[in-house]
Amino acid sequence: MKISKILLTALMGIMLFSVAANGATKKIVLGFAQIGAESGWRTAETASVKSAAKAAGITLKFSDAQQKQENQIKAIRSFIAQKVDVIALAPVVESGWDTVLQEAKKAKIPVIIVDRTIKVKDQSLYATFVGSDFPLEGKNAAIEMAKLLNGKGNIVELQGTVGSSAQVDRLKGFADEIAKSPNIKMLASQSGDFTIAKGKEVMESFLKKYGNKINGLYAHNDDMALGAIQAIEEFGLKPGVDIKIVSIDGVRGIFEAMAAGKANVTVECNPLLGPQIMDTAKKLAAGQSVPKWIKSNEGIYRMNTAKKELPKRKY
Ligand code: GZL
Repeated sequence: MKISKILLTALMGIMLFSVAANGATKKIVLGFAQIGAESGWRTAETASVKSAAKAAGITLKFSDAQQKQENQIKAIRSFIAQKVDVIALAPVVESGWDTVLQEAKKAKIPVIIVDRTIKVKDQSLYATFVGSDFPLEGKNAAIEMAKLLNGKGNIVELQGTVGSSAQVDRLKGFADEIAKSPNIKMLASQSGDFTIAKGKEVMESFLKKYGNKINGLYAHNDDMALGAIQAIEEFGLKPGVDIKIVSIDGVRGIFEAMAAGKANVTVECNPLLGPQIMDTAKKLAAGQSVPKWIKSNEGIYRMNTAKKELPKRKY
């Protein structure tokens, strides 16, 4: 008994000495290669990361790639040159990351993939994915659309940025589920690049071609749905009534539209990933292992509860 007590005391002394010797522990430096500022969702994600870094005492090096992959690759190379402790990447598209992530691995800098997933040959090129289940979001959107149309009608689809995992997986998740409603026909499907302006432009072209034959719109994000609502009203139809609208994200604007009866459902995709990213960065910087997928929690919100939910929304 006596010997173990002596050992324990000695161990405590060594630990205390090592902390005292190196004084304040070194601040973690995180390099974040963000996609851009294309949507309300993206802006909320950036704000969450910046505020969470501050709260966690992490030094954040931030880059905005204006939705260009080559700018994100440049940013990652700059973070490697600056010898940051951890890199976070919100990949604008799924592929084309193997080479630059090999360089990060060679530099022994762990990488957190954020909000969208990547396709790489070697899964060891990144430590974890912090984000949502896009196929499930698409599936839930289809279930809601089928309910709104009572299993029958013509729909159009506004896709997200072509080649992004959000676009690929939300498209497939929706298509696989809506196939269970054979009387729901897809008239047209085109990318609106996740923006309000492009969503409006593409919806105008759908309305020009199909007019009041359209009974429902599925948009891969709320911002494109908000653009489409403008186009539907200018065309002379009632959004949310003549054309049922289901989209994804859960941003404030869509809650305001649902409260005004102009949209029907939003499937939440939580952008407030900052705290999870900082917690993961600290673990990786300390050499700890983390799960390969740190999943976001999200819900489904409908027109009938939008007014009540609106004051509670954080983005
Ligand atoms: C989803 C995110 C998507 C949002 C869009 O995680 O990547 O990109 O759904 C955003 O609003 O532009």
